[in-house]
Parts: sequence; C-alpha cells; structure tokens
Amino acid sequence: MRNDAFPDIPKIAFEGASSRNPLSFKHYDENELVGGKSMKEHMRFGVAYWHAMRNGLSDPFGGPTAQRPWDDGSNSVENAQNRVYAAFEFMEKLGAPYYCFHDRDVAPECNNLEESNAALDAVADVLEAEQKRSGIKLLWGTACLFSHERYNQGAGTSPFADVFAYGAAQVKKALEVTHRLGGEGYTFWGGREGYSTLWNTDMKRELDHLAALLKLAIEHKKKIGFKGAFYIEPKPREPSTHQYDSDAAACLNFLREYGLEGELTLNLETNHATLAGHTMMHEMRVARDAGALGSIDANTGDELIGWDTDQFPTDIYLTTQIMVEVLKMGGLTTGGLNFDAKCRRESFEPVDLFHAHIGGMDAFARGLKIAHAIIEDGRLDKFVDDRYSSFNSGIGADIEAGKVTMEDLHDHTVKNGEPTTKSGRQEMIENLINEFI
Ligand code: XLS
Ligand code: NI
Ligand code: NI
Repeated sequence: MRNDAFPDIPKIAFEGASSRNPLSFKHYDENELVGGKSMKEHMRFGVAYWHAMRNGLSDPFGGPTAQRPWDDGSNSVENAQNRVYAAFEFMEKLGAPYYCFHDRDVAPECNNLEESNAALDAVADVLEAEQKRSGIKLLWGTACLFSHERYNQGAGTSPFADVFAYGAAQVKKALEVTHRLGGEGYTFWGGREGYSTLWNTDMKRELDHLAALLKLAIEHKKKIGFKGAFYIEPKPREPSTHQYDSDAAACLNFLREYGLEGELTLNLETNHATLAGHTMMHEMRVARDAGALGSIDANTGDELIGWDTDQFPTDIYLTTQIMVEVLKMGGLTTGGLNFDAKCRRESFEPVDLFHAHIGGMDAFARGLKIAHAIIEDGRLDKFVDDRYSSFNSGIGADIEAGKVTMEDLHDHTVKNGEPTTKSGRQEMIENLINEFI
C-alpha cells in the first residue's frame, strides 16, 4: 500500500440523491439491499486495468493526453509494479470489488517469452499482495493476443503455426497467473481472429485452429485445476473487417459446431453489440435463452461515431435493460459488470477516472432498482405471458409438445377458419417502462 497516486481524493462515499458532491455516489450504496441482495453482490463491478491504468487516451487523430503521475512511462517491471499500487489505491477509494486484466496490461512484453513470463510473475507478486491487503478480487484475466506485431494476422487464426504456438504459450501463462490470483474467470476475446479479405483466407482452417486453441486451453485449465469460468467475447469487426466471434448467436453457433458448449459462456460488451447492429438487450437475450450469459463488459458507444468508443455507460434506459436481463437469469454468478470503458481524450486528469466510474456505478444502481421494480410490479411479465397463452392449451399446447402433424394443422385450420390476433401494444409497454424510469 502506498496511497500517494490520488492524494486529494478521499474514499468515495454514498451521499444520496440530494448530494451535490461530484465525488460521491448518489445511487450506488453497496450495502443497500434490492430484492434481498446487496447492490455490491448484484453488480459485481470490475475495473478494466487496460483502460483505467494503461490507456493514454489517444484516438485515430492524436496521441495520448492522459496524465498519470505515478507512471514513469518506461517499460520496466518496477514501473509496472508501481502501477499496481496506484490501481489498487484507485479501486479501493472507488469501492470496486473486482478488476480484470490482460497479461500485457499489468506486465511488460520483454525480449522473449521466458523474460515476459518472469516479468508477469514479478508483477503478479504485487497483485497478489495488494489483493490480499485490500480484499479486491480478480474477476477475470486474459492474454493480449492482438497488440504485438507478431499477431498482425491473428493469433489462434494466424496462418503461421509458430504464431499460433506463441499465442497458445501466452494463454497458458495467463491462465496460470489468473489461477494463482484466484480469478473467477478467464476471457477469450479474439482481437484479430478474423480476416481483412477473404481472397487470402482459408476460413474453415482458421476456425478449426481457433477451436483447437480453445480446446487446448480447456485441457490446460483442467490440468492446473482452475475452476473459474471461461468466456468468449463477441465483437463483429474492428480492426478486422470480420471477426469470427461476431455476435452472441455466431459465438454460440461456433461453440456448438466444435462441441464446446458448456465449456464457455459469453462475455457481452454493449459497444460490440452496437457494432454488430444489435441492441445489448438482444445480445443478452440470445445468451440468456441459451443459458450462456456469463459476464458483461459494461460500456457504451456513440451513436454518431462508428467505432468502439468504449464510453462509460450513463444511459438509465440501457442500464435498466441490462439489469432486467441479469435479474431474469437469476443474477450474475462468476461474472460481473466490468467497465471496459475509457475517459474521453479531453478528460485527461486522474480525477476523471473517478468521475467516469462513479457515473457508471450510479447509472447501474438506478438500472438495478428500476429493473427490480418492473419485475416486482409484474404487469410486463403478465402481458408477455398472456401474449403467448394460446400455446398453453388446445392446439397450441399440442404444437409445443410436438404432438401434431401437418394434417392435424390443416384440419384445425379448416375447422377454425381465419385466426384472430391481438395488439402487441408496443407503445403501451414503452409507457409502462417509463413509469419506472
Ligand atoms: C476490445 C475488447 C477487449 C476485451 C478484452 O474491444 O473489448 O477489451 O474485453 O480483451
Ligand atoms: Ni471488452
Ligand atoms: Ni470493446
């Protein structure tokens, strides 16, 4: 513990909706019970190390702006270790119970794999000690298989076997470190696992290789006794033109095709849903219906900018939709709400990290309460149940039970004549939701 990275910032307290202190929670009271469970347990907030500690806030038109006085800008192990103290001071003052990292966020890439692994171990020593001291836990770890130039054409789907091997070796180490740090999960996000053009791509072979990498990781997970969850994180494109894990449905199909269902669930990110042309609610529903909603990268995109802007979520409508899906799946278990989000380039001071995370946590606190109220109220669920009630008996029940033939349906229709339908009442339902917001 050093406690010198954010000298002017006290522990962020819950002060309630009437507070005018920007460095306080207005809605997130970690101990408040919602439906018998504390907000802290419902949301399981995580800080993304790569954004909070490593993102210089550059954009496609300009370099980094972030002021991070505790960071000397060097690639040394010592600097990486110093960063850990700043990270834990930040997370403790914020009251975030979890964090997530890539191997290369926390420790430098060195001259070769063995040196990089040794650097990772040296930083993990400090991470482990700080976790123990603060009680902050690792939500998930991962390996960065997309930044280094060797991964310019992917890792698991690289056309080069030696690159595949390097990526696998990195996953092996990242898994072991995640296990050592008591991580509750491990995420696979295929940063460059896709293609830039199909003209030079053997898609079938690349997908076979991606599945092979996952199978090897599952094998290794069992070998080392890692009990955490495995997640796969969909994203449709960027930097590639097409990524194989393009959306929730594509990921589920991939897992089924290679017999991996049950081994991995999904880590869904709001901004990736947007890039896929879906709402986050859609992605969550697809995953939840498949029993595969694992964890969430809580961020949002900009409607006016077409890339992964990774902004902090502040839209109450969005957080409500997310929390409705979370509550309906019975709550998060191993997963959490990981703020895979960065400050805007113009928000370059250390204190902006606090404003950003406080806003996200407050927005989710409100989303949780609203979602809980909507579900408790019951009118929405009743409407949806009623809407499908013709399948509860008679011909509908027979259809669902698989008891009918085409002849039966023909005879039914001849006897029944023209069917009647009822209004879907979209506007009424939207008004009902707004009663709670
Ligand atoms: C990038 C991804 C990445 C993953 C972790 O767009 O969201 O941050 O969450 O590798
Ligand atoms: Ni993400
Ligand atoms: Ni992203």
